[in-house]
Amino acid sequence: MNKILITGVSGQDGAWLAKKLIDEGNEVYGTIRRGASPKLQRLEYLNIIDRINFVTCEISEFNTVFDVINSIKPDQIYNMAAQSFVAESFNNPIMTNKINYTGVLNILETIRILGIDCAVYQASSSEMFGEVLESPQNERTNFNPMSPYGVSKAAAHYIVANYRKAYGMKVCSGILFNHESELRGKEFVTRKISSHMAELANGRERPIELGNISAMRDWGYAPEYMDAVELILNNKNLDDYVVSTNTIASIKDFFSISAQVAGYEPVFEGEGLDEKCIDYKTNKVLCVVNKDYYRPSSIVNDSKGFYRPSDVVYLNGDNTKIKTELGWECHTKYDKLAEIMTKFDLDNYKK
Ligand code: F7E
Repeated sequence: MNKILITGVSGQDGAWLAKKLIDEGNEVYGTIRRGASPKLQRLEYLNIIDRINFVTCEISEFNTVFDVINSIKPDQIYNMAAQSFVAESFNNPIMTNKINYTGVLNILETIRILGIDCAVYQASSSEMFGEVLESPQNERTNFNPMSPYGVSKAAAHYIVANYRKAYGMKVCSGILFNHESELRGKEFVTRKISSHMAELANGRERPIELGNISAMRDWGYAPEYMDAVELILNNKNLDDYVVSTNTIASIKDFFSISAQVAGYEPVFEGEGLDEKCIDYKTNKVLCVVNKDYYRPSSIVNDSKGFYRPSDVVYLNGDNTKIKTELGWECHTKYDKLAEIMTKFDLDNYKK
């Protein structure tokens, strides 16, 4: 049995990971933020609230991180705490950097100073690849981030590698491509679609408003990605790994499957800001484009109103290394994922 600290335990990844580690018999500690009333609904859903030792910690403040790690002296830390909403990082870049970069640096410095034997996993992100320099992206692909979020995660990734080299510390990163589930926040596009689709199927008239629906992502299933995360940290030779499905789809593809699961026959028509999706059978408008949901953008063609957002438009991971070295397998690709999430939201709506 290991003593394990998960920062950001109440988020999607923290919750799935905590469930897994608790079921395996580990003693799990989870950080929650000071003051803010903790959002524990995911832990409640997974039925693990009573099995987690909660500690208050402000990840961006060195003193609280130091006190927490010093009092628990964990064998392992999974740093899942993050300001993880890319769009929000444009509004709050300083806060994003404090949580995403200073946070992991606080953990690394604490372990270095205390000199304890503690392995650390850092949640790196495919968003670091940004405007991609090669495809598919693997562990050797250079970063080219397009958002304050991507920059903060790239800085965090580099400092983790630096502490591994400079001090021989047991630290590693998983570069996770988008991963979703029924526990995903509704601000992210997949859950926004599945939850609104359940409302449409139950009488909502107003169509779903989306931003850049042509963007492509490599979407996997979060619980399977937590299997990968555990493998990465428990590997003898700590190293960095890409975790992805090797399959890409557009927001429109994900939307179409979700709409079909909800009983519609979706057809996209128009282009740019005028693009929309209608149900072939009833002509009901299911989705329209609203430029407010684009990432910061500049108009490149006034006459047609086309936008060029500061958005990552194409991410496609190469998971060869984790498959061959650690034996990880991904089973759920975007189509199955859209089905799982939409069925969950349809059921939820009825309840
Ligand atoms: O956007 C487009 C949007 O917010 C996906 C985080 O977990 O994965 C996630 O970041 C795409 C983007 O996720 C809407 O412009 C269109 O191109 O679901 P998202 P993300 O930005 O990819 C990475 C790997 C992380 O590490 C992050 O923490 O969808 N999109 N219309 C929209 N996105 C949102 N949110 N809402 C829309 O209405």
